[in-house]
Amino acid sequence: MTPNPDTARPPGRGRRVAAITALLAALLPTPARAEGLLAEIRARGYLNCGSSPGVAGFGVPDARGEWRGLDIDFCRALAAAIFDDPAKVRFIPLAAPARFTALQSGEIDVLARNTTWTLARDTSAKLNFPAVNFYDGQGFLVRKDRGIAHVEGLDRATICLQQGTTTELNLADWFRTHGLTYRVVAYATAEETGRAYDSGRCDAYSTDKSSLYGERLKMAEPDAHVVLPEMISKEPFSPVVRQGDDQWRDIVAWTHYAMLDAEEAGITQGNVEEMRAAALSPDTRRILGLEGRYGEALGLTNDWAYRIVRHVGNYGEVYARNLGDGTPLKIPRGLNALWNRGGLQYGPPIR
Ligand SMILES: N[C@@H](CCC(=O)N[C@@H](CS)C(=O)NCC(=O)O)C(=O)O
Repeated sequence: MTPNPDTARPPGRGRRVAAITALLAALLPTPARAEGLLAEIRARGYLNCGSSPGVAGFGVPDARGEWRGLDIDFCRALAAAIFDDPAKVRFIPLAAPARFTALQSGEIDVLARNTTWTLARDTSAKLNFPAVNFYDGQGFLVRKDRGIAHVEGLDRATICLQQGTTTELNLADWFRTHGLTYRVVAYATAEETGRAYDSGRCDAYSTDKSSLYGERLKMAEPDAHVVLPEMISKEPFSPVVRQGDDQWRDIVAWTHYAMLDAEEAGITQGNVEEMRAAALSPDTRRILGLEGRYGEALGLTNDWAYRIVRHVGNYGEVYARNLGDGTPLKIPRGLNALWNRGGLQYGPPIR
């Protein structure tokens, strides 16, 4: 008979192993409980969402002080799924260099702030990037009268950008690869960067292309500036969570996917009640919680996705409201179209 490896030890060794295991368990931080952060958020009564201090279309307070943007709506969707109330969220505006420490220290539950998913952030910073809610790339804003039509025209240029971002690193790579030279002037906030560029301090303003649409509109004469066509990097934006709480990570990922799946199924804020009453296709029935116990599997209620669509809308609606043709930004869907419409946004099946 083959000895069982767990029991075939001399008795003394078994006790020593048990003692060491107990000691280690006492010294090491307790692993996150299955319902760690979700239970904490429920008990607190609202979500703490790290947002941008002011990027049009992604996160910015409007004239009445009401937060607006794609990332803002993402946090409202989380609040809708958890509390059936999109208002149960507190927004904490964070400058680029401060955003990760705010998450690591527990000041916020989730960071939703045009933040690029990179390997270093995912590993060394002990974070997780559950789902890409916007695919972007780095671009350049220049004055039209400079006659620069492409990035190559920026040889020997002075470029304004923001500290603590991927922008700084991509720029160094791109200019080195192309054998061109440049000078950087870096600022702590978008506000300062934009002002410096507008005052003529730099030949170009570089950041995520999606941010440049809004930044151009803040210039004294928006029409005197143009966003160059190129993108010199990949900037996949994702909400960010701490490592160690798989349930919370799943909730954040599936909140985005529910909005994509709702769009794909044609479920909108306007027709969700009707769709629920008629509930024709099995897909629609599962998304809206009429079939299966998918919400409970996440630690939520089975109508979690219905709550999201009812209070906030599907991804296409959120996109249109914050970035689309009806807004001053008019950012084409491009890579952010659904996968079956030529884009990269793809919600895994709710089943
Ligand atoms: N996606 C890049 C850049 C993100 C970033 O912080 N962009 C700046 C430039 S638009 C910003 O959002 N600033 C907001 C502010 O300072 O108000 C990253 O994750 O590093």
